[in-house]
Amino acid sequence: MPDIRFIQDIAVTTDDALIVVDLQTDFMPGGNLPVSEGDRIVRGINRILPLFRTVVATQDWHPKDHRSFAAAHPGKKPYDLYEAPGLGPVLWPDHCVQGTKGAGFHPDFEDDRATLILRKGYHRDIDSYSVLKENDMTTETGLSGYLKTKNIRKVFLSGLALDYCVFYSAKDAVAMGFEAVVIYDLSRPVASPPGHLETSLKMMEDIGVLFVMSETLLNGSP
Ligand code: VGL
Ligand code: ZN
Repeated sequence: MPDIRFIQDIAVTTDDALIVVDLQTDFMPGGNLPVSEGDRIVRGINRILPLFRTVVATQDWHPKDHRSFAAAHPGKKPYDLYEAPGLGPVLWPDHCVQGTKGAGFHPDFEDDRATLILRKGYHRDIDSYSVLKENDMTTETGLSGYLKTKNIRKVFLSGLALDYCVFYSAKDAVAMGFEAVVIYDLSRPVASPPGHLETSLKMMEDIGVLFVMSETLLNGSP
């Protein structure tokens, strides 16, 4: 486990929101863009849902010819390095295509408890790792407005993947004036390209993102 400091003195309040990032079939083992142990966090996420009054569940939601797919670039393979405005640092296998089974939530995820389901990544030429802003770093998803309307100041993040959608969401949350807390044991990384996970963890620590284990939240401390 990397050298992360986990906070102990934290309790969920009614002004906090839980964001469940991309808990979708394609990101599970056996899916099109599998995240190792992605299925192992589903029960733990279900267990913390009742702690929150506001729960946002997001879905990566791509058109079938999305430019983040290696198949859209002749000669390229999934996970090849690729940088272009709004895309990269790698190309992906086709995943989370709108309306497909792989784009659906993991069947065990209790999505009935979500107060908002937010979709992102539907613009063909721009990816959206963050649930707040697309990768052009300008276009907002609308989630910030939703959270601010509900007077939410602190967001807890869980889901997939730790070094992509969770990381960029936490980064944007801080930049947009929220406190961001990553529930570390309820997230898993893609870990590609090499070094990306380590860089993203370090950057989150540097900008003040907090890390917590779900046990701490369930134990109702402090
Ligand atoms: C994600 C890669 C491509 C994620 C989405 O949800 O972290 N990763 N699209
Ligand atoms: Zn995607």
